[in-house]
Amino acid sequence: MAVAHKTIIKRITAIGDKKIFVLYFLLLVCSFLHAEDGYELWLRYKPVSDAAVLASYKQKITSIQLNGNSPTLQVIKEELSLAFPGLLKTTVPYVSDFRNGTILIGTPSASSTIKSLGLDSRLNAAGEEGYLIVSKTINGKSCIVITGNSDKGVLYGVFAFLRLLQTQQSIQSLNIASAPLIKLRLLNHWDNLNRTVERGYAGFSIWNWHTLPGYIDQRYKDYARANASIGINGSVLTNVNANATVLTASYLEKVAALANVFRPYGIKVYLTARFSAPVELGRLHTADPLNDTVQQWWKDKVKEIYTLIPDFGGFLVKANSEGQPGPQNYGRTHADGANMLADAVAPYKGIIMWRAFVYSNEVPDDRHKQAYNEFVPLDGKFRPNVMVQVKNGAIDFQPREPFHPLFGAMPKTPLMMEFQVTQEYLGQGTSMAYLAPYFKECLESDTYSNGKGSTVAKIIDGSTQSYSITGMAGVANIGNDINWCGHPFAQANWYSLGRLAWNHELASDQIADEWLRMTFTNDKQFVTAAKSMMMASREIMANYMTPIGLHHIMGTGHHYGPAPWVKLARADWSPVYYHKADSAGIGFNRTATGSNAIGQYFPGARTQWENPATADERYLLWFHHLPWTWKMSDGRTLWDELCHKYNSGVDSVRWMQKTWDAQQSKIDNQRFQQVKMLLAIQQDEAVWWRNACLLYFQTFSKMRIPDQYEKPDKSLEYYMQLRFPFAPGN
Ligand code: BDP
Repeated sequence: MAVAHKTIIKRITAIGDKKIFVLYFLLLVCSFLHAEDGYELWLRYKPVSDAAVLASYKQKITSIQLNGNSPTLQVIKEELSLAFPGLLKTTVPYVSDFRNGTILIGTPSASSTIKSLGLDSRLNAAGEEGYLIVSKTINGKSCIVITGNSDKGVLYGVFAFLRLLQTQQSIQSLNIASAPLIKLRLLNHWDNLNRTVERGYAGFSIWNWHTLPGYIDQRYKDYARANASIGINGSVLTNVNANATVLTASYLEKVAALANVFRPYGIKVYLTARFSAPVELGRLHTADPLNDTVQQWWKDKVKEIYTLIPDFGGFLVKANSEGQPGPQNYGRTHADGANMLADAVAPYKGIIMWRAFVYSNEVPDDRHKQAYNEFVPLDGKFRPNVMVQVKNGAIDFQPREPFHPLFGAMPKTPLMMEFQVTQEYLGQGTSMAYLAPYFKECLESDTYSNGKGSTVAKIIDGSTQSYSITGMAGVANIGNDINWCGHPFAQANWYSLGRLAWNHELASDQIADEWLRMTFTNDKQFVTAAKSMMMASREIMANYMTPIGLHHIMGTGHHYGPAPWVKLARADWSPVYYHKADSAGIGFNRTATGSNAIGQYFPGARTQWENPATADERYLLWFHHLPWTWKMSDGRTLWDELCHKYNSGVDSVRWMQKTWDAQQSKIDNQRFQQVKMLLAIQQDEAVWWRNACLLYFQTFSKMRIPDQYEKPDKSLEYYMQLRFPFAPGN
């Protein structure tokens, strides 16, 4: 670039035309101005592009009346001083009176005017965190009121108002009320203290533990802004594979510094608790949860934490899973372990999120069944401040999984959702996979636990089984890459997690629409095209990775790329354990004649999968082992259907490439090129998945790849010898 630039300057100088020189210089400035690195996420606050809309906004927004002076009000002020000049190309003054176009902001307790507006019953419904945005005539002046019962609610209202402007919606007569359906809306960072991120594909951890607490990186604040803008109210800072060091005094000071940054944005910090910390840090000889000294150790530790961080949220715990210590090391149950910690945090209103992601190679049963078998008998045995955190599916965030059978099966225990935002099994950092449809597929699944309509969403939002606390967490995809998430479109998954945790009834395409408008442009043609790519992207990936219910056939350890041939000493980590391909057919029989994992679902839910002839074919091989010649509903044999799905996945990636190429003039060149390059990588990966899987499964089916499809240009041996020793996130 620099070389090309020099050459052009030389040529212009040779021509000696000043006008051309000035023109070139201006073009250069414009192209730099136009370059976007993605750091600003969906909070870019670029000028409203539609002239008529801009004119109407200028009329409706002439002044701000801010009531109150808490730290949260202060951050509202800071946000508005970024947003209004950016969007409206003019500064908006603060006033204490009312004018046409005054934006009146604050709680009713901070403003007697707001109190007198007759909004009481609607404010009651808004709860602690909800907000109202309403057009009102005050003293004969036409104003917009943004209010809530707490400053935090007001902050959410302000961000919602800014979203209206960023997406160029009408603000002529506003009457919006919104309250979150779920109380705890959290990110789980799988960040290690050495700044590597487990399953992170966007660089290193944004937490710079070495320079904390003295150095407060601007990123911490921007992270809080982004989260508050989508309603996220908690952050678990550390990896579930926990390191006890974070509980030492010097690290707790660092945690407290982050908590101080996040507090005005309504975000609490949480930590992961390593169950053996009393042994590792406290030099006790045991971490037995029923031991008095151990209990006291945790109580003292918790007191130390709350002294530094009075609003500390609590602990997330992975215990007795994948080598992590836990209560079972001492012959105790998960409830014993969780309750011991729950008792320690209860006086401070802290909570314990105990993960249900447990399975063991020692247990001979199908891994799919193990969490249910362990946890269902414990229903009713947990303290009220314990939540059991359940992954969306029983195996592990696969491209498509049936919902976890625990949802609906523990009516006396608040279950919270754990989604994975980072795309461990969905193309990692190189692929476009928009996850809102994935999240919604699980949330909308009917558990039938309380009859028809007991969807997973209604379980976790507490409406079916009246939980007192409710939660949804997403394993974060954030790192220190300049654009936070690596792939420019991965930001949409962070965004979706927050929006759906606030309101799981939002439609995926609406979320995509608003994210695209704020992140790229309001240009209609671009939004339509990019949205169609996003909406199709996850299904495309399921087609070229794990169609028809296949699962867990990825590379070992790093989980990058296909490796269905792998057979390890640990069966439950081996792809062959999950696909069970042989000369007779392919798939995992989880019906009554097999592992009977299907028996863990309520009868109403089971029927969609039970009979292979009528089953939802997207899950066919998840529940059934079927012959290669099995007739699919479209008349193809199972083998031909596999060939068809893998090929349609590849074709669709090529369609995404074409669709994207047509957008070049619509957005900044920097992000256009980034996505273009990534789509090319994704195309290669799709071909790799298709070829490797079809060649491998063909060794069992012994059937031809039908003529109409592209033939693999490399051998199975070639794919089997590929190694990725430095693949990220491992
Ligand atoms: C798996 C990840 C592993 C995590 C584990 C977990 O591969 O890195 O530690 O889940 O959720 O998906 O505990």
